[in-house]
Amino acid sequence: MRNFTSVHDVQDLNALVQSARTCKIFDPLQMKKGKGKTLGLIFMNPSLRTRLSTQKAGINLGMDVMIMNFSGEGWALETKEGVVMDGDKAEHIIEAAGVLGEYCDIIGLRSFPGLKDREADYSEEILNSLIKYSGVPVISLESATRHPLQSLADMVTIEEFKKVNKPKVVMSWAPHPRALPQSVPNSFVEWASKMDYELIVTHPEGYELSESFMNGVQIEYDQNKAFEGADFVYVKNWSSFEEYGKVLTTDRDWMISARKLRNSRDAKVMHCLPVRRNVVIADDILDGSQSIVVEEAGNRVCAAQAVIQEILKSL
Ligand code: SN0
Repeated sequence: MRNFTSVHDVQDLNALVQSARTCKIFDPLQMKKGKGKTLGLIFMNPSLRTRLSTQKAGINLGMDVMIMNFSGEGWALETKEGVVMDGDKAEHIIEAAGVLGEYCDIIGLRSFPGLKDREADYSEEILNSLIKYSGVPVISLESATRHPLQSLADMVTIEEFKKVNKPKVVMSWAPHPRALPQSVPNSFVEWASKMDYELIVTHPEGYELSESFMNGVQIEYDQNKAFEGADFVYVKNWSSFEEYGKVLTTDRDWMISARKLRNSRDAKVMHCLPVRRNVVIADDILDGSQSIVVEEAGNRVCAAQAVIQEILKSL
C-alpha cells in the first residue's frame, strides 16, 4: 500500500483489521520499523483523536513525528492551477507539497470540505494535489469525502465487541445544529459493506448519501424499525448531499437515547466523537454500559499503526 485515502487502497481488508488488533500487543521490535523515518501531520481543521492517535502510532513505530496546523500557522494556500496569485493566498499547494515531501517520508493530511461546492469537495483537490506533488505516500486524516482511519478503527471495534458472527449494524443520522461533512458516514458505509455485517442506514428523507458510497446499501426511513434487533448503532450527523451542505431538519426525535434502543439487542452505541451530549446522543446512553465511544477512540491508535506499518513496507 502506498497511499491510504479510502478502503479501495486496501488489498486485504480482513488482514488489515487483524493487523490492527495485533498492533495492540506490545512488541519491542515494532519500534524498529519506522526508525529514521519522519511522519508529517498537516491539519487544515481542528482535531483531537486523529492528531494524537496518529502521533502515538508514529511514536510506537519509532518514527519522528512533526505536526503543523496550517490554519492560522501556515501560509494561506492556493489550490487552483494556473491562477494569478495577486490575492490573499501566499503559497501554492504545488510548492508546499513538494517541500513537505523533502522533509517527510509519509505525510498525513486533514482537509474538511467547504460544504458549498459539491463538485469541488468531491474532487478532493487538496488531497490529490498533495499526492501528486509531494512524491511521498499520503494518509488521509479525514478528507472532504472520507475518514478511512476512523472507519478502520470502527471495524476493529465491531470485531472486538460483536457477539454473533454476522451482527446487525445500523448507521443512524442524528440531529446537529451545524452543517457537518458526509466524510464519516460515507466512509463507514464503504467499509462496513465490505465486512460480513447486516448493514442498514437510517435517516430522514433528504439525507441520502451519494450512491457511489452507498452502493445499494439498504435505507430504512423509520428509525425505530431500523433499530429492531440491532447489535450496533453507529451514530453520526451529516448535512444533505442532495441539497449540498444544507441542514434540512434538526428534529430532536432522531436523537439516540435509551428509550430509542429498547427494541435493539442491547445495541452497542458508537460515535467518532466529538459528540454533542443530549443533541446527538443522550446522557443515558453515553454514561451507560451500551456506549463504546471511548474504546472506539482508543482503537484509533492501532488502526493508524497498522496503516503506517503497511506503508513503511513500501518505502
Ligand atoms: C467532524 C465531522 O466530520 O463531522 C469530525 C469528526 C471526526 N465533526 C465536527 O466537525 C463536529 C463539530 C461540532 O460542532 O460539533
